Amino acid sequence: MSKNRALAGMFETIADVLEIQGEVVFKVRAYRKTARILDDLAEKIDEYLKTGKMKRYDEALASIPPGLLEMLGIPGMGPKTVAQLYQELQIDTLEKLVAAAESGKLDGLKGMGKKKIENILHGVELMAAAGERMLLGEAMPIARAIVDALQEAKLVSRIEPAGSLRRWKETVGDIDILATGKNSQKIIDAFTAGAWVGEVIASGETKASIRTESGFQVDLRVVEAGSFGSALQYFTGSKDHNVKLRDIAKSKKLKLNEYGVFRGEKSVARKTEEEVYKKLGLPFIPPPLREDRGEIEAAKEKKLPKLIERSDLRGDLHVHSTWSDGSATMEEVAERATQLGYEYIAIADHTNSLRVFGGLSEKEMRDKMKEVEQLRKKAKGIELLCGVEVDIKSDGTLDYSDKVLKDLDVVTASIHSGFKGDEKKMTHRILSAMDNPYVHIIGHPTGRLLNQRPPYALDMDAVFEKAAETGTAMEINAHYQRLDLNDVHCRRAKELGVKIAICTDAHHLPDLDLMEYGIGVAQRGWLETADVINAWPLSKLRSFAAAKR
Ligand code: DGT
Ligand code: CA
Ligand code: CA
Ligand code: ZN
Repeated sequence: MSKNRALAGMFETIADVLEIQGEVVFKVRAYRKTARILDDLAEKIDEYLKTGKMKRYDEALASIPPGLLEMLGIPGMGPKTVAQLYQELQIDTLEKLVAAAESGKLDGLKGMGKKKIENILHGVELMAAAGERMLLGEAMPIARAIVDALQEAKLVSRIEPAGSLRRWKETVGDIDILATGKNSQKIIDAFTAGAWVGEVIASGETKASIRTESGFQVDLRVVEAGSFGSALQYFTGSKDHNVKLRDIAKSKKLKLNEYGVFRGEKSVARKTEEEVYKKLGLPFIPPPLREDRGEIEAAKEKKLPKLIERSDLRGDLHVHSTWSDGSATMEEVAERATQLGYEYIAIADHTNSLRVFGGLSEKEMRDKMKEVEQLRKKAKGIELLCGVEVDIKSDGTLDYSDKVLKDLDVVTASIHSGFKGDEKKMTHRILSAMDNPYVHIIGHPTGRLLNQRPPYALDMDAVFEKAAETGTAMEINAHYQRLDLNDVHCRRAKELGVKIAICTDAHHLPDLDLMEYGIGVAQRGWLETADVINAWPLSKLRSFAAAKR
């Protein structure tokens, strides 16, 4: 007999005894009612334990639209509200709920104030975001705001983002920040009271976690100044990289953890990351390489790549202007590019098929080329190039005739529609575009949008082989929603002798600064200056383009 059954029997007996003793009716009834409920539950629990199923549960689920339970999952949404929305407005899915809220249908419902509707919409957003990793380009500004604020408050002597963000991974599970300073409690207090806090998840003496209004988790750890290096090394990860390092430490009769490198009880390195790596017999390994993808072996053999850096780039080859769907004029783009220290800039607008995005006809492109000519005379300190982002059509032909393409300085060809084609078709489209002697770069080669649209089906090795053979570069689109090619592709492309162009695809002036995310991908892909055509002087870039013709 189950415990519930036994309990039910005991309550029943109590009720009997009380009744015999003439106790007030409501007390007796309470015991009998509890006994009945326990008995009923016991049956269901027994059923579940024996069969792994519960008929009553299945019946309950089958008796309402499944969307209602999903709606119940929205923070702050209770069964009463769900029932009300269902009965009065037949809302039985999250989609219908959002549509109703946005079209004002919820206004005026009993108990549905403006604030409550806002909370519901925000809750749905949080639900959608849960389980999704946040984009690096969204996380980075938050991390920087926190770091800056704690620095400005003069509470920290050192503060650094760690984790996947420091490794420039394209998406991050959470933001990890490491700090050190005189008063750790004050640092924790400032962190948990900052403008970035939506909700404090946990707060201790040396560690705190918060969630931002937008649903991002941020972990802050305060460590001893003396072991900042080993803590930074540990919390930068990746886990796989660290596991390998600990093996190396063991083989040297050392111990490695977040507090330092130890020989017995004695710490032999902890202040800087460089020291930590050195004690393990290794040169410093840059964070973007720390994924256990061969970097430790390469470090041992002194064969680490000399990674390309932001300051190595001499220009951006994919920037839109008011000639198509950009918001800045060519003159403004050129000015900003000069401020960024570039030697050249290619303004690449859309073509015919992308009429909705201001795509230019061949005739209009000729007019644009004339304007570039004029601006060239005025522009000081920067070489203005006339580019194009020519659309690759469904059959793999290009949106412009060779007659126009051959007169442009930089031609980037990209796919903007028909993403659902099979691998054979999509690969054929890209390969055909590369066969054109005037195409220098394939733009956003896989078409993915992080957390929104998967890459289209491509035989990447076939693409890279063709790129190497024809002397066509592949773009790393630096926009943080794309990061296309990705790190793994870059590494493979390099192996196959393919050159890369790192470009922002900027549609607004501030987007020109997104270059750092493209550099992050390039570094994670082990790229060096020699691999990246826009890190080359213009003369070399021009010969690369000319070689194809
Ligand atoms: P994420 O947040 O999923 O994008 O990835 P990470 O790499 O930032 O991972 P996270 O936030 O769980 O931890 C940050 C770093 O701390 C991680 O890269 C390595 C280190 N770490 C955390 N937990 C462990 C662990 O259990 N073992 C080892 N070896 N390292 C750990
Ligand atoms: Ca993390
Ligand atoms: Ca973390
Ligand atoms: Zn594009």
